[in-house]
Amino acid sequence: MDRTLRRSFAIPTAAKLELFMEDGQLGSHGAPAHEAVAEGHNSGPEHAATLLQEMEAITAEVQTLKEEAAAQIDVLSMVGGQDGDGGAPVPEVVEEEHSDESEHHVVSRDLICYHGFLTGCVERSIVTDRCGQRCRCSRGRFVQCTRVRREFTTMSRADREKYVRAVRTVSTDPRYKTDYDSMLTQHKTIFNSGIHQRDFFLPWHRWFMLQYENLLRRVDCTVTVPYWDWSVASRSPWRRRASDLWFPGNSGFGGNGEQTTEQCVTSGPFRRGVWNVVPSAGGSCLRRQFNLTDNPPDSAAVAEVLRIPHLQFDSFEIALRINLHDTVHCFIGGTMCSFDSAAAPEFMLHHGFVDKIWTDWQRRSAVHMHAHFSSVTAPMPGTNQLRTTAVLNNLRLPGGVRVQYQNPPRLQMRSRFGALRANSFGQASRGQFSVLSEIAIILFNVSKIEVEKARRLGMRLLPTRRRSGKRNLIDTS
Ligand SMILES: [Cu+2]
Repeated sequence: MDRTLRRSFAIPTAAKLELFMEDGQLGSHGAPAHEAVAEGHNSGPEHAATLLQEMEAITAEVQTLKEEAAAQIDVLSMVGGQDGDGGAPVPEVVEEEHSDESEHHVVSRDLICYHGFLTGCVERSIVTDRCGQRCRCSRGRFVQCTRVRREFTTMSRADREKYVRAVRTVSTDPRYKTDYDSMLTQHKTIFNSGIHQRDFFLPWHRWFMLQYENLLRRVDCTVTVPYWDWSVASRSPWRRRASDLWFPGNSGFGGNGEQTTEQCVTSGPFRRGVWNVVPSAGGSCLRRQFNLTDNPPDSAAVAEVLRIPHLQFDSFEIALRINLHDTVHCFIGGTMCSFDSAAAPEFMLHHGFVDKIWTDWQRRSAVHMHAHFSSVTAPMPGTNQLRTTAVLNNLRLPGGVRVQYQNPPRLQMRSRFGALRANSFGQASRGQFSVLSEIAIILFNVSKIEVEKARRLGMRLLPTRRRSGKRNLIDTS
């Protein structure tokens, strides 16, 4: 059928679809080619063949109409006022794989509207679907829909509250709790089965976050797992202002644990008495023991990790896993610095940032994108035979999911690389921090050889290149 003819109908697509399916043709609007099907006044093998062709044409047409209906449902829901990020301008959009092209976010006001009926979206514009995914408009349809993960402390209060609510729902509501419990328990069960070692660490945790995010989206499809950029907060990581991660209100995660052996968190939505960790983690209070005498790596250190060339993927992986990831786990301490770490709600935000750093590094080129240990061909533990290659590209994840990390607006003007240029090593403006943690080395069972490598790499991340002296490489607290 002629597309322009179909566009002119003053009947919503879903209604047309119904008509089409009831009659086998488009009622009075149907094209002549379909009429023979409805009339059915002939017989014999020749006519049967024609009928078959017609049926195939109709099936294809129904499929097209179904897709259009789905797209229009998205459009209608946006007109209802749903806009995933509150209409704020979004600085960075991944259009194609590896593309650095930037494009501004176009919201629903740019939809074409004829006589009160929505007929599509503006070709090539970027639109937000009913689940807050960022999509491209192509021939009236939403394509390349992508989940956007944001930095928690730069999200709106409402969005932060929504995330906390979703976590509380999956962890307490019987409809989700079984899946939630078994997911987090799995992390503990296979903690020492390779998921924290070089072969599987990055891809396995990317997959794990995806499972968790999929679960949260069963509660509210506009939710994505945020990340916490601890490097920006390096100088004062434990602040509890309204925008901070550790804010004690409903839009935060609460603060430090009590300074007792139990270390129970006593503030915020995950405090003792109102929220418990999964049974496999003891089923009682969430524990934290902030490291109050040292700081997590700063953003110049993260930038230095991002500078590691693709031919040194093994160094990049060690720096990200041991110097950054392992260390921050035990900076937060308590549940996060134990085999039960995944039971801490902040686990996913920490891993969100680790995965963002990997993603930023992968986006440098196609070789970065596919850099991983080629000798690793075994399936990842607990993933139903998924191989590492299945999750290397965040824009091609299992289930057709596309994920992108949005840089916080306030950091937009100084990207990681810009920050590094502005803060050359040795500058007094950088604070003190550690890039290795003795207790994390034990928890994550890091080999002596890797500890040595991480120690050498850690030297490159510190504000000065001095090899000895005041700077603590190891956090011994
Ligand atoms: Cu882990």
